Amino acid sequence: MPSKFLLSTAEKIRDMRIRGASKIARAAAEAMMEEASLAKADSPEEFAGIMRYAAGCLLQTRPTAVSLPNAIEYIMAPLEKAFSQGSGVEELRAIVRGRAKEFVENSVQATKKIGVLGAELLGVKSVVMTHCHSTAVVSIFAEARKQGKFISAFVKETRPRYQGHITARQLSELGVKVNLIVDSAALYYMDRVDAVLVGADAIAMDGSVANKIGTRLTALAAAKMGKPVHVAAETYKIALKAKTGSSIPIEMRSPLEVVPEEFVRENRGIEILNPSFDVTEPEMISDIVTEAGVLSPPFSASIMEAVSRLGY
Ligand code: RI2
Repeated sequence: MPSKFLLSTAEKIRDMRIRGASKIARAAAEAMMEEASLAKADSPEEFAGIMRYAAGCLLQTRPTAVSLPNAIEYIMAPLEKAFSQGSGVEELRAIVRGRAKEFVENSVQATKKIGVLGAELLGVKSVVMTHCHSTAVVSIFAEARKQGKFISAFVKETRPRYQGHITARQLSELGVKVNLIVDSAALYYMDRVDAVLVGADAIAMDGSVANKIGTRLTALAAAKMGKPVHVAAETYKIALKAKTGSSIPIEMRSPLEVVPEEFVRENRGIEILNPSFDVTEPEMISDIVTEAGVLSPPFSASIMEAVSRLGY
């Protein structure tokens, strides 16, 4: 039986009390670390079984953010290798704890590095449009402000869960001039921005980017107005098994995120669709800012070069 902490973490990821592709991955790694510490196992088989079950509980929470399975894989692959080589319980426990801690530390450093590399893309005075809430994107704003750049932002509220409100508050606290807008106003204000800056939940090997629903429409508006679209994403958001964006699963969430329960009750004949992500084609993306460098088109080549260099 998994620990209460693991089950609670899985529930918080599923209901989005823990959200954001990086935070989800870090929380999963921390839950695996805690599970390894708590596991009472009389044999390596028993310990490996406990960790496999914990991994399974976490993996089934949210299907789109590939940061989650990548974090689990970062921990479980070395565990399985050591198990197959006959390692004992305490050695396996140390491997899980060590790899989980390493993943979280690497993730924090990667987000900081993205801030430094991404800030270079912003001019001394820049107007940026954002969508949803991305810690990698906020990291870029924070570094640009640290460098004394004058940044203002058109922050899309991002229905149905309004993550844009988090972005608006955080950017305002950084001294960014924030204009909060409804999602439908993206094209209306696009001629006033210098660039669009978004995060990512998964990036296919061809450079297709899965991100919060509405990202693709924002990129389309940017394309119409000739504005660049920058994506800020740690390399653990690269979906190594996804050749193109069509193989990235899109999470469909509850209609109750879109309308109140009485609306559903009073309108049984209406189907309420709530896809939580969409996929933006590589052609609409200017570059992908990662901790391993800024990737430029053709992304199939630059992503392959980066993952090879990183030894993924
Ligand atoms: P960071 C979020 O998804 C948004 O789509 C955001 O752009 C992406 O994760 C990456 O966020 P959700 O968890 O990892 O709000 O950059 O559904 O924080």
